[in-house]
Amino acid sequence: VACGGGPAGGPGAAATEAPAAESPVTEDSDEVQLAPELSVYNWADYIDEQVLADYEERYGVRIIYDTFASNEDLLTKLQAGASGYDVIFPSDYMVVQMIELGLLAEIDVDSMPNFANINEAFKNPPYDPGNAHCTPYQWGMTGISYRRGNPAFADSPPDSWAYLFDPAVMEKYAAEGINVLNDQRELMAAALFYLGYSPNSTDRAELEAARDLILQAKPSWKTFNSEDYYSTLMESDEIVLSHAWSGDAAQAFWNTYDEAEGTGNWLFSVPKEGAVRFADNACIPANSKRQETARHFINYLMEPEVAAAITNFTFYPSPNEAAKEFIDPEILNNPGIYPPPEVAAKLEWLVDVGDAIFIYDEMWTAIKGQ
Ligand code: N2P
Repeated sequence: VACGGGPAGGPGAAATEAPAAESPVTEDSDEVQLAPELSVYNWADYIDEQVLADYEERYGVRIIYDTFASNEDLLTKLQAGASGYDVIFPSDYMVVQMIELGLLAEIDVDSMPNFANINEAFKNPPYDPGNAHCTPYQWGMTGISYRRGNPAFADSPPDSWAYLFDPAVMEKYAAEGINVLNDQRELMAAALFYLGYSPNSTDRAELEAARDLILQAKPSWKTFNSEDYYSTLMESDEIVLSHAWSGDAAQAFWNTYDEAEGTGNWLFSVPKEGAVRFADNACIPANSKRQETARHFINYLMEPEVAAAITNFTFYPSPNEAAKEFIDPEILNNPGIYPPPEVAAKLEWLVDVGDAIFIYDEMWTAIKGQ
């Protein structure tokens, strides 16, 4: 039914760079013959590099690691059909789009012993029944990060999307810099929440209203960045407020932490109108030539110490129950990372919007083009 913009590269699409393939697994061996290399494509700053180095050392597999800035970037790369990627990390709604386009291989979680470490609440998600294609990797929420100490936020934290969309509100700090995520579903969702609509609206009039809201706010924004905004814009004080993913904001907090003051420079708020909750997943492209090695790597990512190391580095919550005992208590108890019930109640998932994705694409073109 739904389709993410144009024909798929599809399962049959050939990889241009012929990656070293796996040796065939022999029937009488329960040892997987690992490929010499594995190509992993993840969100920016979304893993502890030591985790990659440890895997390389333990198993003699060289990891080729690359990053993307949004689900749509990832989809575009995959649809080009020539990526050669073996492990990718799409979010919930994008898993649905990719399954429908035939872009994902089946993964067989029964063959992954560490899948048992995943919390029941994260198994069998609506976007991938039975975890037929993916295992949950990390999750988080999308809100607003703001510079502590700026007078514009002295009386109250930015507790509304008005801080991103109302020019009269932004007037107080726009000159000091505002960034929004360069991500079409995320930015449209923020505008839709502010207008009181569903973040998954498929109604053309509502989507046009969101586009218009964004276009009238756009002159107040300095940048569209979802890739390195926390390091290049926030931590370096190039801006004072950003549409932000929770773990990225937490990284900016800890990277600017001042022992004497007992706090970092960047705080995080979840707007009262509602905000996005997401889960990112480890999946294998259908055209991967190294699917057994990819399964082996995904199983490794679910080892308790490995999952904990990733969360301890990225500040995104882990769906891995067995990892909890290895996660820093400061992270587990941080409401900006693991939302308390009253915050969780405001969060909504993005879902696949079917053919309305073409309206989103049209709105996004207008937003980025003007
Ligand atoms: C990490 C990006 C978080 C993933 N820099 C958002 N789905």
